[in-house]
Amino acid sequence: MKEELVRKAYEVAKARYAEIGIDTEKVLTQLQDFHLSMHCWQADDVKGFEVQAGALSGGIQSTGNYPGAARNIDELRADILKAKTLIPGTHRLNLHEIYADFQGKVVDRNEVTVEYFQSWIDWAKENDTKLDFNSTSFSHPKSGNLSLANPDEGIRRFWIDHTKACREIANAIGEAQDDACIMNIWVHDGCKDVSVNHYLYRNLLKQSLDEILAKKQPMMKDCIEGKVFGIGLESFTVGSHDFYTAYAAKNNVMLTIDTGHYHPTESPADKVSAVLQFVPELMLHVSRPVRWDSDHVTIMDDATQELFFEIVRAGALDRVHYGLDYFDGSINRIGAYVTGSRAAQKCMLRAMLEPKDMIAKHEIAGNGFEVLALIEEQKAMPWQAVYDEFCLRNNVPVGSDFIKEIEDYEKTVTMKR
Ligand code: RNT
Ligand code: ZN
Repeated sequence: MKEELVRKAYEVAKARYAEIGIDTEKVLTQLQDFHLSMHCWQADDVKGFEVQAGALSGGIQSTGNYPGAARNIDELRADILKAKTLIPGTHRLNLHEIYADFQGKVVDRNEVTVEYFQSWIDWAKENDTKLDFNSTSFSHPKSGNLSLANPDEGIRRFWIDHTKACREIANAIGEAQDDACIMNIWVHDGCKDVSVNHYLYRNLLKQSLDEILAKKQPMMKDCIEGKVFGIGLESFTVGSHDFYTAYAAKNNVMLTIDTGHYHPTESPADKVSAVLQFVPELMLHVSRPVRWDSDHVTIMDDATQELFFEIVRAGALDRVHYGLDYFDGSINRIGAYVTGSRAAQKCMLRAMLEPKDMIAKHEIAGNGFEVLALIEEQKAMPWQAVYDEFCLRNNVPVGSDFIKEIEDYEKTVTMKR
């Protein structure tokens, strides 16, 4: 019954979109090729599996104490696989270094090697999933306020070695999966209060990055992520947006845009067409800031929708990689994965369904009213019917049917933890 309704609605939507020159079949194929990089850290509130793990530190925080967080690698893998059955399409998994398979050993950050990721590589292969990677500067006795920008040569060296080791791992993962592994570098470095050594810190960060990135690693891609501020480091951020944008442009490195990392009225979407003139590719960290960089679950809000519109309008689909980055510990975590991933996908679908060429012609001809009206009309076009059809074709629950499945998993699995 439901299937029949979905099919009928899709046929109507298809005809409506054809009227404005959009081939929904083509769009469905395009959407199949849109891969999110799911962040492993939503499943356990960014704890990871280090034997010696301490509390989450380094400018970020996960709030909420909803029961059922993954406590070990098996639980985390099970949760990710469950989430994947409820998200249409094929998606990547984004690992942080602290999610290695340490097998009970204390392995410090500068000692980590690909052997601790072999079981991830095998798991990924078995589950038809490509991996991405992140170095981890937070939640460590040497994290402090400064890592790669630390004037203490010993501490700075430790984090340089860690980040170099991570690039080796990312490259080995890339080789194993025969597809470049994208490695993000985000460090929390900053100052809580007024400070005077800003030039020094940024110069040290530049020197560290120069050394870290010097070695060519053909099967991985580096990206660098700035932000406005971290918790406890409110007054100064070494890796500001100016710093990383300039660094990425000068060194031809991919830039990461985390949608929670800007001033509240600043538009991350507006960065796309600006920075893509100068950097090769972009990595996204799709998140949702509420009053601050709170990392709420992604939804179809205006900021997210606009971001995906800007990517498609720029013709940059193949120059952008789509990571998610939120960690809400106050709700069912698998529900958070599924809701956020589907929301990002829907934003992308809406962007792909926009009759951009038609609107662009009006804009060039100076037809302001037509541009405004056409953009406005798109908001109520039957894109949801196209998304439902996409779910159907991918054998995942249509509409809110996934809620029940997550509730069942909660009853039988996560609540028993
Ligand atoms: C922190 C950055 C960073 C982290 C992850 C866990 O503000 O957004 O990307 O969220 O690395
Ligand atoms: Zn991020």
